[in-house]
Amino acid sequence: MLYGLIAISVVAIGFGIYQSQQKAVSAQATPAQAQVAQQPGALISQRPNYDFGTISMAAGKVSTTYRIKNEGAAPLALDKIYTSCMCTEATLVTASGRKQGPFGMPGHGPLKAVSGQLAPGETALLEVVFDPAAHGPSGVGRIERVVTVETKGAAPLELGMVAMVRP
Ligand SMILES: [Cu+2]
Repeated sequence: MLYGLIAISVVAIGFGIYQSQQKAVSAQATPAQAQVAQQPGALISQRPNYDFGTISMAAGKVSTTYRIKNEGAAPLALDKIYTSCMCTEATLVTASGRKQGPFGMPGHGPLKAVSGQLAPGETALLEVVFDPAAHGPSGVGRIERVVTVETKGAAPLELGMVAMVRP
């Protein structure tokens, strides 16, 4: 009887170890990228942050371009694009070359509607222009600005930029 119980325990423990090893193997076989692709909507940018470095008001506006991509398995309808400040504007350029915008800060003029959608795997560009002189002489120092892209079906994508502004 005792030997029987020991034998059952050994088999049960062995099976438990086998199962936990199987779980570890399947977790390794599923990279994070593949999990993202399974979601119906996922809007990403490979380079969501940009540093303009030191720039000067006297030299005028600076710009950078972000590439955004629908990493999900379903089409994403574009909903809103807006910036965190009136000195920053973003223009959307879709794969066909069609431009929309420029989009600015909510509350500064009417919020322009965005139309169109991104198919799975499709990319678009956001051309962002920052005007370091927009705030006048008080605009010197470190700045941080954000452009937000909202779609129907994915978490909002925030694209950030920093700069050190000199007169
Ligand atoms: Cu501003």
